Amino acid sequence: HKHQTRHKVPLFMVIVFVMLRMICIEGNIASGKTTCLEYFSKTSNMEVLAEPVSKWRNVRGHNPLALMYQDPTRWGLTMQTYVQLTMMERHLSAKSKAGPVCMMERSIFSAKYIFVENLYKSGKMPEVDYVVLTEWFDWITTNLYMPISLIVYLQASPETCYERLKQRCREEEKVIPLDYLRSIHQLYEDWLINQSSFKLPAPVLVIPADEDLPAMLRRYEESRDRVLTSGN
Ligand code: DCP
Repeated sequence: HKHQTRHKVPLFMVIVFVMLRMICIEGNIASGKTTCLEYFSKTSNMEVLAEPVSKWRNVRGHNPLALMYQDPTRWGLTMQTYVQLTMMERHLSAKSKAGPVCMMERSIFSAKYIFVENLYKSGKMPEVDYVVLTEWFDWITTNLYMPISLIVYLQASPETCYERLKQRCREEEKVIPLDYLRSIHQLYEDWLINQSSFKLPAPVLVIPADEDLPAMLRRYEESRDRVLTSGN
């Protein structure tokens, strides 16, 4: 069994996934991921997996996103456990959608390496919560096969994101200070650009994302072929 992989995954699942390209759009809060996804869903023949944030704002009538912003120490684990579940579902649902190219917003990796990490590092998440989430994450990523072909990183300054955040006025996010966006930005830079924190699950394509909407749409147009073909 010298070719055995680290993943305990049946061979037929591997074969199904080899046919599929999964592209994850990454970036800070309000960096423009949704616009990017919309652009590609309209201009290319691809499956775009629906935005999970609506689930995080309403799970059977509860709003874990709002709770986490109100009291991160109490509710951070609740929100991030649910994010991890919805992300896992998303990665796995790709195979049944049968399209040759699939795009999703964020990934189970950024949920852990950016958001959980940020809660823990800023002292807002108790160590036991962090450890339990880590055990779940390690189990999921070892035992389930969730390959990514390419990470598209929308690289926007925290100041740009802060302006966009204020403009869109999502109720839950009114409490987010600029410093929070700065921490998220730094974690993203260390992961995807400096490559000094966590292992990359796929190659990274960087798209600068500080410009206004028409300019961004032009950039997506220019990067289209690379997005659709580069990576694994
Ligand atoms: N969030 C979180 N933990 C995660 C993922 C997201 O706390 N693991 C929060 C951050 C935002 C909200 O969920 O308050 C939605 O985040 P996204 O950045 O994924 O979605 P946006 O709508 O902000 O993306 P964009 O504006 O780039 O389209």
